[in-house]
Amino acid sequence: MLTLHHLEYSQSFRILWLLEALDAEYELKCYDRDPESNLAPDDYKALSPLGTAPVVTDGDLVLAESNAIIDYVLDAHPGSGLRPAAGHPDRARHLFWFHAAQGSLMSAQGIAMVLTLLESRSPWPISALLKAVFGQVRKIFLNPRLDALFDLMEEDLGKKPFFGGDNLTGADITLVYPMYAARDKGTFDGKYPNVSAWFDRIEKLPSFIAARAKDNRPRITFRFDD
Ligand SMILES: N[C@@H](CCC(=O)N[C@@H](CS)C(=O)NCC(=O)O)C(=O)O
Repeated sequence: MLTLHHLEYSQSFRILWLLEALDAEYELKCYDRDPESNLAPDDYKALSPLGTAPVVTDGDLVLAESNAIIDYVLDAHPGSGLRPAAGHPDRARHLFWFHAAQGSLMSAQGIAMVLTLLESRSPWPISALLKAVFGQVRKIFLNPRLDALFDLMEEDLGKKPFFGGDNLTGADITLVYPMYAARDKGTFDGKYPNVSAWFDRIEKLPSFIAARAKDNRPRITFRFDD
């Protein structure tokens, strides 16, 4: 049977939601972050060569990397509808958001997070210098990319209810982590009504409610200011 190794406040929430959406049989093993480093604990790091969450094990197979896991799990559930097949009207839209989540959104958010950490953990006057330089990086590179993504989300979610199209797909499931990270930072406050409606929509899904109950944490994402 497939086992999900779920690290609290991590991207493995995606796989928890996926398995609930599929009504799959699986074993759940939960891990807390290391209280000192906030990283995955040693027994989690030992699971896979990357040492990152999520990880699933299935017999002899050990698989890391969110979207690889989503595709692997969906291969075992061919009729699920969570991955529109070639030729389906929502196929391209699903593919776009499934890959943009990791390739564009999370990469930009990751850079932004590292810049903020460097600024906040550097002594003055280095912190002041970094703020000036990184402010330009945000203005010229990061913010335009993030704004373009959020604007496109707003437009697409005005046409169809889910990132994957008419129905929930793996695109919505992989976007859940960076979307909650963005929402926690106030990105959508007072704007992006279609994006806000998407949050309301997914939070009413029985699979999402079940995943949140199993996760049993006050929020989904990790924050360095905890
Ligand atoms: N692209 C990878 C990213 C994995 C990743 O960075 N996971 C974070 C959790 S959100 C992690 O494991 N952090 C703890 C650590 O690095 O020890 C994926 O989607 O699986």
